[in-house]
Formats: sequence, structure tokens, C-alpha cells
Amino acid sequence: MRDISIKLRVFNGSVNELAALTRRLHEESEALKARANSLEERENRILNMSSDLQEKARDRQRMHDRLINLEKKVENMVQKDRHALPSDEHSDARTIQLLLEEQNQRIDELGLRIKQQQEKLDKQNLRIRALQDQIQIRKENLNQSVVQTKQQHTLTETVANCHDVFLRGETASGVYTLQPPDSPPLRVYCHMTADAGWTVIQRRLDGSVDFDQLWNEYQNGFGNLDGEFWLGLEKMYHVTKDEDVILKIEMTDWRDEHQSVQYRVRLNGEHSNYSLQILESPDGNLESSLSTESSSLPFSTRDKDNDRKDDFNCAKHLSGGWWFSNCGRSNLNGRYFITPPKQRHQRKQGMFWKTWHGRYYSLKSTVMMISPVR
Ligand SMILES: [Ca+2]
Repeated sequence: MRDISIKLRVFNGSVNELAALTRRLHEESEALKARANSLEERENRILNMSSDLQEKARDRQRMHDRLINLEKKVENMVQKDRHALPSDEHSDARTIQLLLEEQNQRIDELGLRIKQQQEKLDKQNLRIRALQDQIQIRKENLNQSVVQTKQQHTLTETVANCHDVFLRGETASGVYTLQPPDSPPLRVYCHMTADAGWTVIQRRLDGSVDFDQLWNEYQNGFGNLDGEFWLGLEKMYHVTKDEDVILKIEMTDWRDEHQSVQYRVRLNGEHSNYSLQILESPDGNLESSLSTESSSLPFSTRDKDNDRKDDFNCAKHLSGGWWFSNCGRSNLNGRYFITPPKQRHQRKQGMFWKTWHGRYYSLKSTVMMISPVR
């Protein structure tokens, strides 16, 4: 029994071992099954992937084929094109090239011609400039001679007296230089009015200049043009030059009253001792102090007695120089008296105009002037 129980125990142990082994086998079998499943899944996936890849490979092949077809088509087309237009295009291109070459050649030629023309123009410009310089020089010379001619013309023909100065547009009284014909330039005082220029030949106003002078001084003139002066017989003659003039004499007395007389006269030259010829005189009493009995009255000074009184020297007896007739009518070149002298023989040496204030009244101021007859 013991054996049997031992055997049973052994058997039980074997059964237990078998059971364990069976469990292990079952577990292993399960694990193998799971692995097999997993492998199957993988295989399926790989199969799927493989078919995808195959599909893609086919697509790629199709694409490749299409590309090759396209390339062939393009090649054909290019070949066709090459063969289609060969001669025309080549000839056109050649023609165009030739045309371009010709154009270039022409442009080069034109450039050369332009350069030559430019050189010619430069030379002509230089010549023109030289000619312009010559013209300018001639112009300046011409202008200079025109100015000189004008000046000569002006001096010799037009500015013979103050009225000429007035006619040239000068309206201000003052000292001007005249250039009468055949005369040296003359400095004179011009008295300008609204309608005329007067050449002043004598002015007395303050006694600053001694008028008791000799022939030579009366011939050439003395005093100051801006103040008291006697222009001079020779200058008066050059200013009038054998032309009739208006002689105007303005006088002022010590009450500042004014008188004025006018004559149409001619002032003659040295050959007649600068005689005064009164051509026209108003009939008034005032004017009679300068009337002449004869055709003309020569000028007299103390050292040159040309008066009408044979046994008497008017200038010596009175004073200064004047167109004396018989001494007693007038003498505006007499002595200047601010206070009249008491002595009668002295008083008659003054500046007097007999038909205004008598021969013993010495005037305060006088102006004598001439202007051409208009
Ligand atoms: Ca005499």
C-alpha cells in the first residue's frame, strides 16, 4: 500500500507536473497565438503597404511615360519648327544684320561729316569773332568821330548865345560856356525866363567891382559872372555877330522900384569902336536916355574919347565907359554910390538914367542883357 501510496504520491506529483507543464504549454501556446496574430497583422499591413507602393510605382511609371511622350512631342515640335522656317528666318536675320551694318556705316559716316562740319563751324566762328572785333573797333572809331563832329557842330553852330543854351533845354539861370563861331569859348551868365535865354552883358548890384576902367578892360571884360561884371565889348560882338538883338535894361532904385526898357539894336565890332546902333526904340520918355541922334554911337572910355562932344571927354568927366553922346543922358557904368555924395560934380559920376530919376540920382542896381530877335 505503501508502494501504492508512494506510487500514488509519485503519480500525483507527475500529474501535478503534467498539469503545470500543460499550463505552461497553454500559456506558451497563447503567447504564440498572440504573436502569430500580431505577425499576421504586420503581414497584412506590409501587404497593404506593398500594394500601395506598387500602385505608386505604377503611377510613377505612368508619369514617366507621359513625360517621355511630352519630351518626344516637344522634340518633334522643335524639329518641325527648325525645319519649318529655316530659309526665311535666316535670310531675314541676314538682311537685318546687313541693314544694321549699313546703318552703322552710315551713322559712322554722318558722325565723320558732323565732325568735319563742326570743325568748319569752329573756324567760321573764329573768323566771325575776328570780324566782330574789327566791326566793334570801327564802330567805336565811328562813334568817336560822330561825337567829335557833333561837338564841333554843337560848338560852332548852335551855342552862340544864351538863347541857344535855352533852346537846348537848359532852364536854370547861371554860368554857361558858349562857343560862338570864330571865337574862343566864352563863359557867360545866362538869365533864363519862361520863353527865352538872355546873355547878361552888365550887372551892378553892390559896388563890389570898380567900373572906372580903361578901354582895354571894357574891351575884354571884368568883374565876376556871379556878381558884378562887364562882359566885354569883344565878347558881346561875338555873341551877336552882326545879328539884330533885343537889348533889355532893368533898373532898380533905392526904394526897390523897377523900370525896364527894351531896344532892338545891333552891336558892331572893333572897327566901329563897338558902336551901338539902335534900330527900333519905343517912343516912351524913359527910353530916350539911350536914343542916338545919328545912325550909331561908338563906345568911349577915359583913354579913348569917341563921344559926340568935341572939346570934352565925357568918360573922364563922368566915370567908366559908355556909349556917350553928349555926356548927359545916361551912364550905367558910373560909380556906385550907397550914400550919394554932397558935391554935385561927384554925384553926376554915379549910375544914372536921366529920364527916370534925373542925372544926379545914382541907381541901386542894373542888369543889361541881350537875346536874339525872335
Ligand atoms: Ca569928346
